Amino acid sequence: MHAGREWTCSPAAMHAWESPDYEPSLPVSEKSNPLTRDIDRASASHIVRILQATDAQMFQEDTGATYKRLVSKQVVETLMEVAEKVELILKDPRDSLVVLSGCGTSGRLAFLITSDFNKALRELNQSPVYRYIIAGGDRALLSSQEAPEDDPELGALSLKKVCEGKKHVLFIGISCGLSAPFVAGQLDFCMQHLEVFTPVLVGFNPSHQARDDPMSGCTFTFRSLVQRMEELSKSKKAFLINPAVGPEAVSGSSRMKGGSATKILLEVVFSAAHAAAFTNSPITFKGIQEHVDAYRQSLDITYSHTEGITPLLEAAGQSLRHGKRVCYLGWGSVGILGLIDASECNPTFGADFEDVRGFISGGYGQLNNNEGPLSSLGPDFCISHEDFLRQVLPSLDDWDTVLLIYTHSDSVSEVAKLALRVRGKTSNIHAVYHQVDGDTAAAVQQSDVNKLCSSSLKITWPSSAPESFLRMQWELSTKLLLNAVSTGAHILKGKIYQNHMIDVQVTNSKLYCRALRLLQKLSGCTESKCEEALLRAIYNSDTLTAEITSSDVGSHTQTARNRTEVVPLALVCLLTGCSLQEAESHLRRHVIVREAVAAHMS
Ligand code: F1P
Repeated sequence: MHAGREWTCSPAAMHAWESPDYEPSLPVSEKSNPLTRDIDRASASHIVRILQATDAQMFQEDTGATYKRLVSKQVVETLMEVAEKVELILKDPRDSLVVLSGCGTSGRLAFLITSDFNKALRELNQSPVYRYIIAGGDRALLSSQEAPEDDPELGALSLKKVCEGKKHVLFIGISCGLSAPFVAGQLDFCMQHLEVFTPVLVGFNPSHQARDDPMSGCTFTFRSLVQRMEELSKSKKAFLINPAVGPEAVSGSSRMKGGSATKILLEVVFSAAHAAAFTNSPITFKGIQEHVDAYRQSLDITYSHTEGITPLLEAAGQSLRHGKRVCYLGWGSVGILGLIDASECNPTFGADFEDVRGFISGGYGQLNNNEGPLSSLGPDFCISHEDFLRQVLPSLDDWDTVLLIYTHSDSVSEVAKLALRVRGKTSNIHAVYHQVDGDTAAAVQQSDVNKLCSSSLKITWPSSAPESFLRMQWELSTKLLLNAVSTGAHILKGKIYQNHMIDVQVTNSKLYCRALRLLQKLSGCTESKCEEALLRAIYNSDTLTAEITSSDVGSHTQTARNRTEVVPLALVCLLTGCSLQEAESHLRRHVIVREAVAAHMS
């Protein structure tokens, strides 16, 4: 543990990942971040500080060296051009749409952003022009549906369906790694129908680092598609928004900075378009640049509360270490961030759906998703506070952590009522509350909540910001905070080795490739030996049949869905030469994956 030792981050360390010699074979989104190399051995407060520095890399200046950044001239200019396209649609929405699409977190953020901006349009009595598509449909908003991500045809078909009969569609495909075949299929479809579609790609790698693997049923790769888009961008028929934000804190975990930067960029574009269309404020370079920069303050304000965030990580880490639960009880759109963060713990950390769960006041009524209520799909799709009271509360005790997430515009008396019921079962209850400067109205009720909580984090925002921007800041702040809590808790549980998630789910081709790379890095064995070990773990067989070795990655990932701990198993086999059964019993003895690996590495 580095607990107690002051952690500082030098400017050189912040930039180390940018060197051309640093992990040159990996795209930025998959590199391991030099700042987080020892995060697996850090204390809770130290983890928060490391995450703060890692998130701050999003706003690094453009040094003119290797990578474009959020505020680079070319990025800001493209944001302006896309905002102008959106403005045109807002001014004449007949037969037009703005469609956002992505897989996993990218699709969840597409949902959140379209909901927020359609709501803004409805408030102005305008027709809602925004639509979202998420690979795997609405169930993917709340659970891991990684397989559809690999299907380019499914992507194209779902886009076609949403846009039936439309004459102008601005399509925004989000793939943080410039890698998802589902999104590639959609962008390709747009390029075949440029008379209707204007494709925009949002991601966080330079174009030459886009994924170059073959995709099922396609003659093109993501990289060749990006090259076609670059050609079209010269005549403004397509747009690429792809600044680098630095490697993720946990390697490849694009739900973190990738997701945050997606939210920032698209909100900046749509806010500028709305202001231009409805309040006559022109879209300017300076306006866009300042708006991006304003989000840097959201980050600073959030992380100025390190001492308030630390106990949340500690509590959540304790709960997970004891096989208990972490529950987010949210209100309004910050509650949606709770649902999103909880849903990501299964694919990211191999967590059980019971480990980290999100609930929101108003349930599906508040969510207002395309497919309506999904509770009939099973207990993991029950998301209302009533569901929490019925399904979860009766079994809670002091080892479980409950986190209340709300803002001053929510009913604080309702929060206090729920807090009281929770307090009857566990004293391990915490609150995160956003308010604006000088707001005293809710103070009395807030003190009722405080009395019931073992920690309360009040984040105060400047009242000068417009209401709509405040909400977006609260959302980003909640995202950063919950990403820190769930990532930190899983680190404290011992799920991370250095800055790698070893127990990665091998449920799609991107994750399969990541797993193989990880095995090579940690075992030092050849790629073919690592793939052999991985397949043995996936198929649960010490000998590989010809049928297995001749199957494609799609079959491997399909089979891996029903297996757990395949990468740790493969790693133990590679390091020790033991059988699968021996590796299994070894892992059972070392519940903490990091320790199991460390024991063999030393
Ligand atoms: C999409 C995604 C991630 C998820 C996981 C698998 O990535 O679903 O959101 O966390 O890493 O991939 P991308 O297409 O946005 O790069």
